[in-house]
Amino acid sequence: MSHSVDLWPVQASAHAGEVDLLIGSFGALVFALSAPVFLLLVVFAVRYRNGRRADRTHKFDRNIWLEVSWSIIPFLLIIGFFVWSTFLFSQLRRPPEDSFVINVVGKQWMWKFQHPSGAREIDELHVPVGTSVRLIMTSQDVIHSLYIPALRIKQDVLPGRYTSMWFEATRPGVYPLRCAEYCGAEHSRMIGRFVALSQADYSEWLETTGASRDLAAQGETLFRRFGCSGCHTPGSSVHAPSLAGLYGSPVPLSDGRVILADEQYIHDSILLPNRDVAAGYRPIMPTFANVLSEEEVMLLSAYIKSLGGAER
Ligand code: HEC
Ligand SMILES: [Cu+2]
Repeated sequence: MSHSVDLWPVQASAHAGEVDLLIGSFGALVFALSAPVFLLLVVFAVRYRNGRRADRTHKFDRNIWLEVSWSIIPFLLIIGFFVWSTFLFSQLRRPPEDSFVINVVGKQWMWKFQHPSGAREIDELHVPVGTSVRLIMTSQDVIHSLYIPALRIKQDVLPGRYTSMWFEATRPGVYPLRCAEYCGAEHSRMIGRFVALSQADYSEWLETTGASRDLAAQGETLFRRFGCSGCHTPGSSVHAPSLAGLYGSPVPLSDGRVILADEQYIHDSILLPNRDVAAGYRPIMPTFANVLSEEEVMLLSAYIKSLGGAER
């Protein structure tokens, strides 16, 4: 990886091109609006400087349409940019339904990635080009921020909360990946490589990682090891909800609210079980905070999702 500073990083996704066009056009607009001001400033400073014999009578000469236009036109231009950038931003908020999901955990001072096939890597993210990839991210400790300049995307990674972003890489290559939030002494070393591979190379790479069990299977092992199965297996003597079909479905809570069982809900059910208690059950589930790492919670969550869920 080159450690040179790229003033204008390469574009490795379609989104990158759109962001650059927006930034470039906005820069041009700002230049076009401010250049005349500075130019006239200089012209007037020279023409009306002290001692210069210039005509300083101030004739009353008002052109209302000129005045209105120089307010209205820039206003409309700025609103145009507002609409354009909001559109780009909302595109970035809505990943395509069939996105390929990669889990991310930020930790002082490294990035950990989990691929659906079970492959895991640290400070390197390998993805196939031409596939929309959604990152579901959280932090094990403080606030980090995952930044991949070549894709023009950046998102804070927060402890206790899932945030996400998505992209579709278009150009195979190796690009920098960084933490963009000051997160302690070694923050500046929290860097890595983003590797976009062709579909074939990605499959080949997966082979070499030697992951034989997918995330759900790894989660199932944890589900037994940490005793979840003792309560949650149908037929257990403990009265606990079945987790089959949970993901994506509405869950009535004991306080009358109904909540959607998304990734965050499953995460919180495991780490903060007494906060949202499912209706009809007693709050007997022990908390697994400080027992399970965020990566393990993601594995358990993958297992719970594999048990089926509502169509979303
Ligand atoms: C002592 C029994 C017990 C153990 C052990 C246990 N749970 Fe639970 N769990 C429950 C009960 C009872 C509820 C329903 C009450 C509540 O929401 O807290 C529940 C709720 C849940 C929910 C929310 C389900 C829903 O329908 O809203 C999830 C997800 C969950 N548990 C996952 C786990 C995982 C993962 C583990 C292991 C790390 C685990 N549980 C360990 C008893 C248990
Ligand atoms: Cu960081």
